Amino acid sequence: MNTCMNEVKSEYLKEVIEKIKNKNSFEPEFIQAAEEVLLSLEPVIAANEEEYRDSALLERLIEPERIISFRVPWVDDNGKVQVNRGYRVQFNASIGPYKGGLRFHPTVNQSIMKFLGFEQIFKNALTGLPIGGGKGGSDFDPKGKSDLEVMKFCQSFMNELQKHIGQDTDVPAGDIGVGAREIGYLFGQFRKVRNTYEAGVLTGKGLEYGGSLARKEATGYGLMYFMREMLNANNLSIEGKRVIISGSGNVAIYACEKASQMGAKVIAMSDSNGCIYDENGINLDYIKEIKEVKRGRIKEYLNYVPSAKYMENDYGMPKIYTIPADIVLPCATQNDINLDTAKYLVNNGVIAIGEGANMPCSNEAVQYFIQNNVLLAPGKAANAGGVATSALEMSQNSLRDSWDFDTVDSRLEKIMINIFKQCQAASKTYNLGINYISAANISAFLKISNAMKAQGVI
Ligand code: NDP
Ligand code: 2IT
Repeated sequence: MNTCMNEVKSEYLKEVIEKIKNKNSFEPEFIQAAEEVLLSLEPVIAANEEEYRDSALLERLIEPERIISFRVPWVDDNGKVQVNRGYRVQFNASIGPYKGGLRFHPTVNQSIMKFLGFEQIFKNALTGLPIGGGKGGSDFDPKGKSDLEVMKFCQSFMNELQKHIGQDTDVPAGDIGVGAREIGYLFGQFRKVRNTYEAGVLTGKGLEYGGSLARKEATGYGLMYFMREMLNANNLSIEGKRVIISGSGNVAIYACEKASQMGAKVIAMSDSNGCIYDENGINLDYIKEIKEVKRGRIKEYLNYVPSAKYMENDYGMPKIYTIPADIVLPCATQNDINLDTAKYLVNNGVIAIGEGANMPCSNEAVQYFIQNNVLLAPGKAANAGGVATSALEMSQNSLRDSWDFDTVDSRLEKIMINIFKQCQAASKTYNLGINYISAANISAFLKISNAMKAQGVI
């Protein structure tokens, strides 16, 4: 297991990592994501170093096929013109059309778009479905905006994005700040500007116009299917475990639902302001009401359950991580868990981490968990259920058909079981033990690199 640069034996790998750092020095999240993957590929690269070097495969893999960045002007409710920046990173289409979500959050920048697009290539390869990797979004902040403002922003964003996407080219979906409401406005504008009903151009659509049953639930449910497989393979089970979930958005809510269905007890959830702690088990109906209907703050849970406790975040570790739990599911954002938080969680007896979010643990935190025998379900594998079900939505759109909930959910479950099996197989071949992160990276890399090699120097 490679934990740091000075343990890397492959000269080619070292050179590529140095190049990434020099060429992208203002993109820390992208460097972090790329370095994590590249370090884990050592056994594969070392076995065939010349071939990889001669074809510059890694240099091609880390350079997006295309980055689109554009101005998004819109008029707010006070008649004032606002300007945001929009992005679409079309990273790698060797396995299928670019596929990946759109994130609307004030922190969005090119580094975050590139890290998400890069991770998406690997995640999508693991699903076994024909989808390449991409990501997009904007530094637009939907919080506190009226529906009308969100609609005007989405329309302006799509006026430009529509030039670059299509059901066989690039298929965006949701991510942080982009849910059914935004996808609806984006789809409406695409349809109007292009004068075509191309349902498969976006996924996460409403059920009335080409959306798939179980897409809303898919990422959270998929995370728990993967978690169950990982625990069972290590002679553990979900039943009766105490679970904490950071975030209270789409992924967090449906991870909570499935965890409870599987017999676990979810005792805490959070948003960016703080967390609620309910020793009797979170009542998810109230969370759905607060977050999906009212777009409110998690603190409002206390209006429904006065006996629960609320802890406001300060500049230190997010307060949710101070609550002892067996299973921790970071489902909010990147780098939520750093090394200090990882040490705190291990000290509190955590047995498993499930990355519902993309890159929620820093690379140091990941290594610390593995060294301390904490089972870690890596995001690229464990949260792939969302995009996998997006691909099932695309299939239904192509067939002009729609499948019932159980059909989609059981395909999702099979896909997640299969992703875990791929991780297990790679772990066995490369002697990685419980390092499922390296296993997932290697397994995805072999598929992507084979597709790239077969298609020549592109
Ligand atoms: P949502 O917008 O529905 O929810 C995001 C949640 O995370 C909110 O509770 C939000 O709190 C919290 N959050 C966001 N940013 C921050 C931050 N900077 N600091 C603290 N809390 C934050 O997004 P999703 O649930 O869709 O996405 C959550 C994660 O899962 C992301 O990492 C995303 O990339 C990943 N993911 C999503 C998939 C999907 O299908 N939606 C698929 C695979 C991965 P607040 O409201 O206070 O901002
Ligand atoms: O990070 C992700 O995988 C997503 N946000 C979902 C992408 C998708 O195309 O459904």
